[in-house]
Amino acid sequence: MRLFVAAPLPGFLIEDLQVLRRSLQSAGLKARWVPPGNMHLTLKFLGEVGSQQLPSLGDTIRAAVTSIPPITLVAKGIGGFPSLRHCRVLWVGLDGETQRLIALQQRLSGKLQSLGFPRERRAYHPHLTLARTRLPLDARHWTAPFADWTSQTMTIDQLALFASTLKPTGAEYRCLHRATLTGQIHP
Ligand code: 2AM
Repeated sequence: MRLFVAAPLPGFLIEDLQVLRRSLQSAGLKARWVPPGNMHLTLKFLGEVGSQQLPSLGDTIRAAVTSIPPITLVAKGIGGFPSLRHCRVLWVGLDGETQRLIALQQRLSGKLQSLGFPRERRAYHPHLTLARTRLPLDARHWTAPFADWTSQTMTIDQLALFASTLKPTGAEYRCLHRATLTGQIHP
């Protein structure tokens, strides 16, 4: 199974992203847009994993979120991988309690490392993928007007283990396990 760990997004945030998508589309940006139901905030891509690992993965994700309070974020700004100028992946960035999100990602990665999943060599760059392109595209012209675009505020209170099936029509994601961020918010 091809697995990854991600935070599901609230419906209103996905709708905000659809409004942004429609603006970019009407400005003429052509890309393979991520279907609304597939949008999520990835913390860790695991790759191919045997199903016998599922119970320990579930335990590890639960241990990583235990006593962590929910994380408040906004989606903000547009970027591209590897760059907006040579864009293959068009994404929206995150602002707000991003340091807490990165700390949670580090904690999760550390626990998964003990299960044999290596840490990424690249730094974790939290983002929400909006679209992908087959060929690198200079997206600066389309995205410049939306540089300061900001969504409504969302609270991340769950991580989920997803299975990804690659089909000719696109990736299909299935949620296998959920764990809730259980920490108390201290004023
Ligand atoms: P992306 O949205 O930035 O492309 C399922 O493929 C999820 O895992 C996607 O959200 C994808 O991030 C993420 N991911 C991270 N590293 C990946 C990799 N090496 N291959 C495929 N997906 C990866």
